[in-house]
Amino acid sequence: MTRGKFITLEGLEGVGKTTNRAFLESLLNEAGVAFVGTREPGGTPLGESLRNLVLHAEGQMQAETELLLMAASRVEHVATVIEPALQRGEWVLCDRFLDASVAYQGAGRELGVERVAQLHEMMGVVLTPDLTILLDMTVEAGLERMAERGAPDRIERETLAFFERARMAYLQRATAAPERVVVVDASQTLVQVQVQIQDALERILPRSSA
Ligand code: T5A
Repeated sequence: MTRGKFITLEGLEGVGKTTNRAFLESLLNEAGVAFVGTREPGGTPLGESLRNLVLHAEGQMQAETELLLMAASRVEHVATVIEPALQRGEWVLCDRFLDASVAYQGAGRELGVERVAQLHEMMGVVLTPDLTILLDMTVEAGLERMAERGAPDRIERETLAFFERARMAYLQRATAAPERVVVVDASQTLVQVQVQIQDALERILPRSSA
């Protein structure tokens, strides 16, 4: 059985991950690729409970606690959803993964990108995506797109400086792994964004399905 491919979508708030996850799903369906669509934090019943806790807890939360909750959700997700699907030969399309913890907790919360990576290694989360699409645009523009939404969650209420640090960490991850991470300028029209996403996907689609 050929192992499936693992695709992740990353970027700050409002850059269009949810919108483009649906687009990628339609491309995979057209290509006849069996896949699992999922998200983090979340993706399992326990992970969704942890998501609710980490995004909507009242009062203060230590940065380390936030990281551990994100990581706990990821351990469950990898072990019970992502890895089994890849081993069945299915592809996995995930809205956010480890890069998000590096960006938000490692850089945004200033816990250190190395510490975040080490924690995941310690827990056996060593999975690297085959393709990561990083939707990038200014923090202000992303938050503006989010403005029409309801009340912001705990992380969405963070400062511009927090999101700037997270954005820089994402871009550094992309520079360090250009074979994995495709950076797409998310400030373009949706059509322009999706042309680039389609190009990136075609690089890893099996030739007969492309
Ligand atoms: N988190 C997560 C961590 O801190 N650490 C971690 O390890 C992980 C995994 C999760 C939160 O948790 C944090 C990060 C987050 O704060 P989430 O729901 O996954 O939350 O993340 P959000 O970024 O909040 O996701 P959203 O769904 O709210 O934003 P999206 O998905 O990026 O944006 P989307 O697709 O909803 O689009 C926003 C609006 O823009 C429009 C859309 O129609 C929509 O109205 N739009 C465009 N408009 C014009 N041009 C385009 N090109 C457009 N693309 C989209």
